[in-house]
Amino acid sequence: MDWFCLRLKDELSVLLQHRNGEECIVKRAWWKESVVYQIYPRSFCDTTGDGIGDLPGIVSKLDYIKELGADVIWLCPIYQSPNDDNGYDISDYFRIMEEFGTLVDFEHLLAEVHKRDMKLIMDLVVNHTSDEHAWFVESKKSRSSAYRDYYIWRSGKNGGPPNNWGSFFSGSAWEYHAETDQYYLHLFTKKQPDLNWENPQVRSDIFTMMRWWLDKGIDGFRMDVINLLSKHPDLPDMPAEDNNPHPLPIPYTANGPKIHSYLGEMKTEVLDLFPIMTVGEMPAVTPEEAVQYVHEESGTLNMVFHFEHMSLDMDFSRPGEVKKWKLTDLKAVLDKWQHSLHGRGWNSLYFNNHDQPRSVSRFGQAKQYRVESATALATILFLQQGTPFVYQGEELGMTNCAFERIEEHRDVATLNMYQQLLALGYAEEDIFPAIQRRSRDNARTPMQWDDSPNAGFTTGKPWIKVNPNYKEINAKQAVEDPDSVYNYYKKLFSIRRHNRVLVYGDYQPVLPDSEDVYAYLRTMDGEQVFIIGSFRKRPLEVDVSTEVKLGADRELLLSNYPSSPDQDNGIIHLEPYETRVYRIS
Ligand code: TEU
Repeated sequence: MDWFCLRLKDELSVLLQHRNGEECIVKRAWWKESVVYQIYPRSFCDTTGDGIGDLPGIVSKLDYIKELGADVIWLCPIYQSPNDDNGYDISDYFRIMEEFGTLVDFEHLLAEVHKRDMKLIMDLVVNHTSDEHAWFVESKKSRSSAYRDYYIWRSGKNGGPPNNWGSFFSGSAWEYHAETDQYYLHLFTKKQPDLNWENPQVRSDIFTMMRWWLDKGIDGFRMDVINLLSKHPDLPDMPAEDNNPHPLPIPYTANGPKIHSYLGEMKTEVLDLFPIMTVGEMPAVTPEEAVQYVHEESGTLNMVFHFEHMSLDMDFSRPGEVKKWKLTDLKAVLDKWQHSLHGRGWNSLYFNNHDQPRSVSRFGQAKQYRVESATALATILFLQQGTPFVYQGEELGMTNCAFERIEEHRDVATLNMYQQLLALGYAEEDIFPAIQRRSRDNARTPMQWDDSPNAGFTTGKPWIKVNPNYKEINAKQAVEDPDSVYNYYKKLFSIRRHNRVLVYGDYQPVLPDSEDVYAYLRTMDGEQVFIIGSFRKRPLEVDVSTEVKLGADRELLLSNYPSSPDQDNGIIHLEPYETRVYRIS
């Protein structure tokens, strides 16, 4: 290869070496090198005093997001919606939800994002619409409606629904419609009927809508439950489950027979026409299946959101329950994804989003070691291979909220689960602690901007409870405090930006069997970085000498404790939840 080709290769791609010695070339891409900041607009910043966040509120905080080091903003749905599931039930894909603003506000937001050299991706919710969408309103009018086939209608069986499928949000996945004496499928709430992707007209209408937004200049999509689009054509019953009349039909809905054909069509009709970023949210996907979606050469999407690490603390034998998780289990899952996708397809990295309890309460120590554990978690996650996704408030170390009564909850999944558990005979005092730990509302309390009333989120009455800890945990305090979670995140993203090895390098676990520390090496082109984080509340001595060559010329790139003396012999002393990042060659 001549000099020019080598330079070009360096600009456009990186050469990776697998542990087995094989080499592969991975293309560089802006979306691989970016950090994404996720906004849940309803809870971000309210400028009108109606207690609900809005688009001008987001504009007012763009400098804050830019300053953190984010390159891309992902907006949760802002389309017109009756808000049964806070915007994930869309009644008009071409209009903005009134509480959030207007299309003009949106165009202004997009321009302001671009002006700051950032990008904006939208949520794409096309597994289902709202039951108030014009297509569904027409569809339910009669069996012969031109839109009947836009949704999945079936006649009942033995006086009940067409099969025993359950909804993700409790109860049957079928709703009876008396006027036409048929049932429609809804994998989520009954106000979220599933679209029938078998129908070419549905696909064509969705692709037109996607092009319409991309023509406006948006930079990509986060695709909601995108691997659920293709249902098994026979809609077979699920095997019966004890204590659960409505099993989740994962085997008959996730990664279904036509999914790659639908996404292939979407790629040709839409995605290939624009230089964009796509991330597919995919429940129940294995790494091998994921590679088919996001393969460097043949994949249709850029990266995948999987849920495997989000299930570690869930006890599926007892609805809504949480279980103790082990650090080795978390490592086993994340290591598996790192290895399976390395050189083949791209990962996304997240511990938080609008559907998950706050990670510092879940995997860290939100009370005694909040700042330490929040920064350790971020370090061990975001320096892996993949694109980091930060969810609003995570950069402040926001915690789960102490909801005290079911009346304080707003999330439809939480409220449905509560009712379902009551109906199954569980006692209220047993249900509530589980709900407190698991509810999606934990992530949806208003962003904590400062210590003024309602955390500076609104001058009105917030649509959902504000976490009472906002006087201590808020953006104003965090921006000013050099030792805050926010200022640590800034440094973390800055070292990622300046060290290509942290984006593209090989990932190699260190001490994989330790229940005390999460540690690994990233390696590329003779460069090596060592990352270690303690998950213990007591000080530790960790011996990494056999796996890591911590020579005298090592450089401490980052740490969450003021000064961290250690010895040259590879024994590292770690304070509770201490984390360090070393360049070792
Ligand atoms: O979530 C998909 C999904 O699988 C979740 O329902 C998940 O099982 C649950 O939230 C875990 O607590 C997406 C959106 O992110 C979510 O907000 C929507 O409610 C859902 O799709 C339906 O659109």
